[in-house]
Amino acid sequence: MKLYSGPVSLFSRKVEIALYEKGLAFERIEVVFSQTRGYSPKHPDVLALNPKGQVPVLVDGDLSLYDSTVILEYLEDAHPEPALYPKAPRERARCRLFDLFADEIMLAPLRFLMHRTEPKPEDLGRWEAKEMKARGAEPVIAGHFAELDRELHGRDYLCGAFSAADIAVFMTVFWARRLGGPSLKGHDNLAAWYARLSMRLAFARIVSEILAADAELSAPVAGAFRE
Ligand SMILES: N[C@@H](CCC(=O)N[C@@H](CS)C(=O)NCC(=O)O)C(=O)O
Repeated sequence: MKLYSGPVSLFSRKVEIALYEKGLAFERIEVVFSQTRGYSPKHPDVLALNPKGQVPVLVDGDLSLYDSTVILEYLEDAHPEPALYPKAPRERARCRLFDLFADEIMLAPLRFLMHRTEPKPEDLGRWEAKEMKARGAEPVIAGHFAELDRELHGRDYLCGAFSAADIAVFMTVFWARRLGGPSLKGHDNLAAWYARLSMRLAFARIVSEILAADAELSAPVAGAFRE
């Protein structure tokens, strides 16, 4: 299998964790990314294989897939063990809903923090206007943390056993922390879950690769990974 991936692409890295958790070999093809030009110029294969022109793209023989969620579901169907989704329909649906919650609901306020890894523009006023919006988004992110903390009460993982839900939600919580978002303080269940996942080899590997990529590509973020 081949995976087109970005060095600091949340969705590509989500797929990489799933591939490592399933013990599947893959060739990683890194696309161009910079904090000033984003993904431009786009990789020609990505443009040919994904009408959205986005990473991740997975190629498995003559099958090519885009969208991290579709890719995770394919990996589960093609390589059922170790399982990343519960078998029972209700739990499986809950697991998918967490994935959607992470990728769409949690990501919405996170987008307002994304300028923080970019170099500051000459016109500081523009940056400060973005910061105002980021500060407005932080309580929404804190609210999501509180909601997840309640979900994790009395549980080690979001959907019974470790699952794709944990991968997707971990990535957005990690992204919020990387971008100087709210602390996990006071959310003991969420903090314990985050620490539990951080110890898994696949997660530790991807976190350290993203941090290494940030050291090379991104502006330092004040308050990143605040306690
Ligand atoms: N829903 C898609 C989102 C993919 C996505 O937003 N990819 C970003 C990188 S994390 C990208 O390629 N952005 C470039 C663009 O949108 O032009 C997924 O889950 O894979």
